[in-house]
Amino acid sequence: MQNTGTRNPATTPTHCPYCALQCGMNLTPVDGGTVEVSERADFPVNRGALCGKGRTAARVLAPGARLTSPLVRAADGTLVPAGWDEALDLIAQNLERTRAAYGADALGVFGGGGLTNEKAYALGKFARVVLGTSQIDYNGRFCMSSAAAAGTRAFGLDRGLPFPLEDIPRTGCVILVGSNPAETMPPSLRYFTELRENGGTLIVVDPRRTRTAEQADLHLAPRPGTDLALALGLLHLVVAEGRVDRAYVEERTSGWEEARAAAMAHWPEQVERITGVSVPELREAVRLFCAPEAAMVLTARGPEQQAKGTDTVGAWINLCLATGRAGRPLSGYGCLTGQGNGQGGREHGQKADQLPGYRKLTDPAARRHVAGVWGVDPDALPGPGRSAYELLDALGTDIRSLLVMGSNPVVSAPRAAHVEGRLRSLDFLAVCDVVLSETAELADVVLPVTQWAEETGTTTNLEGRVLLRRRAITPPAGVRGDLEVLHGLAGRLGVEKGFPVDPEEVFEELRRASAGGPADYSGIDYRRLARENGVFWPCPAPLADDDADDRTDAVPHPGTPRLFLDRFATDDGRARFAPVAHRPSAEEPDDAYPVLLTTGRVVAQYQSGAQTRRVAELNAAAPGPFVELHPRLAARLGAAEGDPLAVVSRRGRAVAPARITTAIRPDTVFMPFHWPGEGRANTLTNPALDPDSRMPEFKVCAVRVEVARQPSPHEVARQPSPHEVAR
Ligand SMILES: Nc1nc2c(c(=O)[nH]1)N[C@H]1C(S)=C(S)[C@@H](COP(=O)(O)OP(=O)(O)OC[C@H]3O[C@@H](n4cnc5c(=O)[nH]c(N)nc54)[C@H](O)[C@@H]3O)O[C@H]1N2
Ligand SMILES: Nc1nc2c(c(=O)[nH]1)N[C@H]1C(S)=C(S)[C@@H](COP(=O)(O)OP(=O)(O)OC[C@H]3O[C@@H](n4cnc5c(=O)[nH]c(N)nc54)[C@H](O)[C@@H]3O)O[C@H]1N2
Ligand code: SF4
Ligand SMILES: [Mo]
Repeated sequence: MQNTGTRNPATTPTHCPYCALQCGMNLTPVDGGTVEVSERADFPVNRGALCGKGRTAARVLAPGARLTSPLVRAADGTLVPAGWDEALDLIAQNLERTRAAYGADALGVFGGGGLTNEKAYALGKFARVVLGTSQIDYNGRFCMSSAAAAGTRAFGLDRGLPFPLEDIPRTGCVILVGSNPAETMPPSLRYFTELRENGGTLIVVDPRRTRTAEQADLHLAPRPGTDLALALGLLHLVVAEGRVDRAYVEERTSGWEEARAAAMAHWPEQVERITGVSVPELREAVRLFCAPEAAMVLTARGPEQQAKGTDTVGAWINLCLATGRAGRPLSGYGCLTGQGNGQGGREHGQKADQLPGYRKLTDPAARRHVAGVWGVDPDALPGPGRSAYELLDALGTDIRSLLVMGSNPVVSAPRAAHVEGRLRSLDFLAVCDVVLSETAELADVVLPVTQWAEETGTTTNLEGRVLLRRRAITPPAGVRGDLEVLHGLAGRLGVEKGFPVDPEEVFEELRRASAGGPADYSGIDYRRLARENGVFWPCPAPLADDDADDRTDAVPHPGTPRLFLDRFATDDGRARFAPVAHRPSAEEPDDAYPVLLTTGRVVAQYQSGAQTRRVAELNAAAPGPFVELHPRLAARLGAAEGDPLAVVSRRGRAVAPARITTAIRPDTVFMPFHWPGEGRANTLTNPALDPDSRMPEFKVCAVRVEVARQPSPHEVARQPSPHEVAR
């Protein structure tokens, strides 16, 4: 499927449907209503390279893999095909009924970071304006919310990477904390390879010796959940060794004395005991990080998906600030965001506390501005709602009806058996999806929606680069876009205007709603995105743009690839240190649950697997769940390679085959979370929440591991819905 010759006129340049790298790809229509994916070398982020998921993304367009008709729950409990009018009427009637009986806040909306900016914007507006509910949140809460909270606290603004990926090879040292790009963003690995080719060094912090860690000059393997202590230990040594950049701290930061005192209370020997990383390794990390002129710290889900994720990221930011490595060329802290629109999806209002443009729902000026764009009374806008896990936990009690768009929480939410039970206890569940996900299987109404190759819209990649995805083929009859769904429901619920189905029209409104906000998109339009390989926000519209004639003359804003070079986005322009101290995980091992469980990803499956488990090539590469464990732990358990292992936590029990490797710490087991059923990792995970970001502790909980004897039926993790599906 590699593109060789000149471009076929039928070929459309666009971007991958999956992760936040948003690799460029070309799509050419082929027989059978699908497309062929080929290399698109002109997009700088991936320069043509794609991972296996991107290369095979078109498989999910095939009729056998996807939904092609709305489904409604019949009297016998099965899901049966229905017409669009019937399905939309049913949803509208049920939402109306719930609202009449229990009030607007009994309506819940759950969105996704894979939705385009237009969809995320329209979904937030739909919840607040049409439903009048405060109860909306999305799966991004499970993703980068701790980094977002810490970034906002320190810099006054959260954009995952404050610089383009192209800066990485030119810096002196990168510390990658709990990030495994070799599996989660393979085409990005070249930035780290080039860094090392240029004489820079790579430090990887991960309890497992991942494929990424194998590339590193130094691999630190802390106990899961101890990154906060690790970062404090490094800062302690920076101070002790006289490596603080005093002039920078003085000129560009505030709060140093408190942060310094907190770090000095964490002695290297004590940090070694907490983390399992030796003092010489700590010293080596400090030496590598401080030696060059410029350096970066990049975090991903490892340190972030903890009940202290915000403080943990704060501690790594402190390290950058103390050494003068933020807001300077080729230096800085960044978070490697995850989902296709993980960045844009967190900016335009599907988050519980947020209005478009990364504005705050509690800010009166923001409410006035956005209400003005929406043509509603600011006082009519609800206040902030519950965070994702809290919202799911309230299903069937405070929240009686739910609309899900772009998430599969039956597989991906923490304490998933409980969440599945809450979903089953709803009065009414509607799910919009491209496939019959495990969550859609529980729904009363399922709406089949168009996919990336069939629709136009914008995403914002992990660099803050706003991109245009273009429609390359006509969707099958029977399938409609998410914007059409919201338009159809709004009309049925009495709101005739304000929910256009044309994505460009939605984007034009988003521009106005975001104008003047932290994530300002007002200077970006579709024509510009079609010409340029993306535009970095903030990108305000040129001044005096009320008049269309002026606008054509005005010089467009170039966008902002690099943030904070002159000042940080705080009121006083200074970055703020966070005075953080280490604390244990919400659940530490004990006699009953002596082993640590951490969870994450494998290269060939994406997220809940709803899409990638429908692709034969990917299933061949990653056929099912497994439990990764060290030979010493395996020997203690009497487990051999491939033996079924039961992993039991306070929340439930999962069974998956043993994969024995010296690449993991002996006190820790790892499970990927891509599968439902018996091997569902999230049956085990702990929904303890970070107090600031409300992020659940996906990356650490206490478990017991044993070779699985025949389990009694009630012990087995709940299988996916037994509902038979007639299609
Ligand atoms: N193949 C694939 N690629 C993906 C995705 C996918 O599902 N599959 N999802 C996309 C999304 S939404 C996201 S968010 C990104 C996630 O991208 P990553 O953050 O790279 O992925 P994870 O595997 O969740 O976690 C990264 C590493 O954290 C380590 N880790 C576990 N516990 C700890 C800890 O306590 N401390 C530290 N320092 N490290 C720890 C794990 O061993 C793992 O190697 O990937 C994106 N890309
Ligand atoms: N144990 C554990 N659990 C985790 C994590 C972990 O590391 N460990 N990581 C967490 C993270 S970082 C994330 S991001 C979440 C992700 O978890 P989920 O939210 O479950 O992510 P997906 O599987 O991508 O679900 C997206 C769903 O929306 C559908 N979909 C895709 N595009 C569209 C669209 O345009 N419109 C509509 N309507 N539907 C669409 C897909 O088919 C799929 O069913 O999982 C979290 N869960
Ligand atoms: S790395 Fe991410 S964006 Fe690139 S092809 Fe793979 S899944 Fe798609
Ligand atoms: Mo994510």
